[in-house]
Amino acid sequence: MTDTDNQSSSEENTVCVARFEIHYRQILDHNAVLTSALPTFAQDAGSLITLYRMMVKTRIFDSKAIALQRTGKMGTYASSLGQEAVAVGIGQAMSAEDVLVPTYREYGAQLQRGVSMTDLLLYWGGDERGMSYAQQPQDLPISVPIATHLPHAAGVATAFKLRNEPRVAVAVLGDGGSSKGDFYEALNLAGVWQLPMVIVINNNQWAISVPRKNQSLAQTLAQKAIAGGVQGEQVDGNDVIAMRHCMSEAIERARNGGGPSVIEALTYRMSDHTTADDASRYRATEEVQQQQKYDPIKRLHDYLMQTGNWNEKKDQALHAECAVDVEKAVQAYFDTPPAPPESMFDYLYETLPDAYQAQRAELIQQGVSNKGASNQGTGNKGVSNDG
Ligand SMILES: Cc1ncc(C[n+]2csc(CCOP(=O)(O)OP(=O)(O)O)c2C)c(N)n1
Ligand SMILES: [Mg+2]
Repeated sequence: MTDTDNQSSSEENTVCVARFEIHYRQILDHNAVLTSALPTFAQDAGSLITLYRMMVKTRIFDSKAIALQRTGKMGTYASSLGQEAVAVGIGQAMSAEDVLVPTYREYGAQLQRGVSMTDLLLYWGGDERGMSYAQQPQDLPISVPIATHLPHAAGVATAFKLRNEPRVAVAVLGDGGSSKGDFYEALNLAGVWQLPMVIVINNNQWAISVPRKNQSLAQTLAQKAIAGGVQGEQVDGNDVIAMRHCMSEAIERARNGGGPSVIEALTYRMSDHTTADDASRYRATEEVQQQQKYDPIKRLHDYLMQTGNWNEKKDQALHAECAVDVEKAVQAYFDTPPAPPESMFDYLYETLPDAYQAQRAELIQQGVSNKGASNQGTGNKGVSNDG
């Protein structure tokens, strides 16, 4: 290359070939003031009350699950405290025939879809039967491996497309998960094959101890959609009305052949990462206290009160009703006999490979099956087992 070449390239004019914008949506701000017009569904107070009820139920379930873990009656648990609006908005926007491909904080969506609280407790108690969802068998199990479920969701959406079924796969992952290759691979496929798929990035600002600012230099996580030729938008994930609204739009667009979307839901992980974590070691209490002002449940509560659609008596009754439901679920969890140890082989493969068949048989032969199982098969529930 000569000096002249260098000069000509530095003087070269460039032409803008593409320009993109990412929009942020909010309908109800943290002071419970409307910042946009209410979407049609939200003009019916009954729909708002349903959203509120689901968020309260999810939170009461969540605090009970933590108590079970703390008292040695359940294994490690990932809390959804403060993030209820994300999951509840997703759950309300989905149709029964759609498929949820969740990570481990979407209880609010799972409960609305018919997954029982007992199922969830069994799962966190170490019993894989909790993920076979008697009432919602087509939804995928919780994915603890980060983002590995995104290609699965693309597979589900591909099946819908090939079969010409008007169904949508909704995959949820975290801000940390959106740094992973499997997220980008699924996104790329969703775009190029125009799959009926919605990807929700639950941006709770932390990936265990890694804060959002150290996760990605991208200004928004929603803009990652652009790389895949997919629509992307940001939403206030503590505003359940906005969450439900933009999920409905994205899901119906996907269902009607309008292609996939990425929704970045801005929320905050109010709890430790899991019960095995102590977040006070890496984040400031002041930050958590500040975030409490944006609590999604308080926001809708205040709005319903202001508009005369709710009162303290109803609120107390709702809390009492949820507490009873949760206690019943806990009792059913305690009453479920432990799974035999060999069941650990039963949920990974349609047909168990030979090597595992041999191991399974060996386990049964060693006499550590059903009767001698102790409580290990289902975590330490404290259930008595006469074996
Ligand atoms: C493939 C894989 N790598 C690493 C981990 C360990 N791990 C568990 S949670 C987590 C962080 C996830 O953060 P984020 O995606 O933001 O989800 P959040 O927990 O905040 O909901 C990591 C790295 C894992 N579970 N799976
Ligand atoms: Mg996160």
